[in-house]
Amino acid sequence: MKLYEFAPAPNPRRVRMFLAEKGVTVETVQIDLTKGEQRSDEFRAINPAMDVPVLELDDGSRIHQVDAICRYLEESYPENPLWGRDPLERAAVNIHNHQIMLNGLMAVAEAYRNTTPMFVGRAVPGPHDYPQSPELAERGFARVANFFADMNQHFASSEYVVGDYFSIADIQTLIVIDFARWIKVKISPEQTHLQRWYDQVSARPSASA
Ligand SMILES: N[C@@H](CCC(=O)N[C@@H](CS)C(=O)NCC(=O)O)C(=O)O
Repeated sequence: MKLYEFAPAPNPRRVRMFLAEKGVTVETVQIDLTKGEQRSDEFRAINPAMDVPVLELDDGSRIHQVDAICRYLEESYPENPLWGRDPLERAAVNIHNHQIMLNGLMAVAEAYRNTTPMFVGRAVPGPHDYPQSPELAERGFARVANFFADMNQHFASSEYVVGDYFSIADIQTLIVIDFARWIKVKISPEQTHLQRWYDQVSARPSASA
């Protein structure tokens, strides 16, 4: 297997951490987003959505979208399940993972892409160009603040996102918290529950994958 990715970017890190938790190593190919390599004809032929990560299988099949890649990996490497151990737990992981993507990852992306000069005229990744919007940036920052506050409250009574079970939803949350540094948002000193969870999860060896 081969992973097309860009090491500094948050979405590929979600897959790298998932792979590390599974103990699976793959060849990686760097697509430099700062140079616009994702928009080249060559990469567009690999992924028409023009984003990373993309997992290429040994038979040449390709999977893009982080959740689709991680689902594939979960089914291919079922040991140490990260999407839930039974139907109800899988439902809980899905609920949280989706909400964290919408309310966390997308919120940081909204603030970041609408304020960063590199994304002038490209506020949304992919083949279509959209202008930046100061209103969306402002809304993004407000949503990120709420996300941090909500997660702090959540971790007051839960070891991980889903009870005492470490899952892909924790991977996603860690990536959101670290991505938020790019917009200069950090865990505040009074968010002690979120900090406790963050210290615990970022100490896992997979966090540095
Ligand atoms: N929904 C996609 C999002 C992937 C995505 O947005 N990747 C970013 C890097 S973190 C990207 O490739 N951006 C390309 C660009 O900005 O043009 C997924 O889950 O895989």
